[in-house]
Amino acid sequence: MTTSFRKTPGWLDWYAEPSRPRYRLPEGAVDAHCHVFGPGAAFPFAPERKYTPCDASGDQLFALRDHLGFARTVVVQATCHGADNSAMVDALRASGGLARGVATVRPAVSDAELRELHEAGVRGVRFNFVKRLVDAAPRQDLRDVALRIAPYGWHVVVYFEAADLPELRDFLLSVPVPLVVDHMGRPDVTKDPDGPEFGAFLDLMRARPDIWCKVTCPERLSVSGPPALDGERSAYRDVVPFARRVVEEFPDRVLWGTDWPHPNLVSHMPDDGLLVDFVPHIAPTPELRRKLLVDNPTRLYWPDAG
Ligand code: 0GY
Repeated sequence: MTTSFRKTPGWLDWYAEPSRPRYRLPEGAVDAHCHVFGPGAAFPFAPERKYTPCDASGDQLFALRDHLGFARTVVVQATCHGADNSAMVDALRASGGLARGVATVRPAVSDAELRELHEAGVRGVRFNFVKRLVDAAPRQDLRDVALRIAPYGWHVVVYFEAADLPELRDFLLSVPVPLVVDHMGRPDVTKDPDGPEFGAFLDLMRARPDIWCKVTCPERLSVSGPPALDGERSAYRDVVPFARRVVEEFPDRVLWGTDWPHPNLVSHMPDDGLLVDFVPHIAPTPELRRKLLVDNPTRLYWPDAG
């Protein structure tokens, strides 16, 4: 029996025919933040999910990787799959070592399960604090999970919104493994990049040398919007000063990814080719781009590679 799922009303499907980026990615570039959704008939969405997406399979993700010119991908468990990592793990196994994963696990996870996830390519877990995506997990559960994964050399990916950082800061700094912050902690880009709110995020980055940042999701953070239809490819301008700031101050601790298939976008669905063309605006030199796209993600996810 197969299960069919009805998408959340208004759900925007991923862009079926992305353009080829004009910016040519360096050899060995890693898409360090993307997801797979189902397919729901093979990997049912979790009962506790807050949205039901369209299908977006591992094969479709890898076709996009090749089209854009990435060498490798990091597949982040999406909340619509809860703590059932099987769709993500299936994609990792199908990738022939070209994909690593970030899982969601509960404190009751067994050592055998953790070993199996590691063997499949998982190198981190995600703690999600975005209230529209998940019900809050007790901090003690998160601490327990962090202690359980530490022996595997994994890190914790954290997703939160800027307004929640003051309350989260002490907890984040107490996590006993490296941290990777999604989407720059979701700054409000109508505010001043030199102001106190983004300053609090930069201070978090300064507080520990093992905190990394994904300078991702201009399409999610931007208020000024996507590229115009007249061929203007350098859009999302309002996000540039924030991302560039992080890249220039922490060049060895930044990562970039497409966020395909772009869950929960309501304003527009980006052309992934145009998203890649955004990278030179936030990492203006070849050296910064090599660190962002190749050296940093390879060090974090494929430390044994060349
Ligand atoms: C993202 C952002 C979102 C969703 C998820 O796991 C998820 O459901 O990550 C979002 O809705 O902002 O990184 O993909």
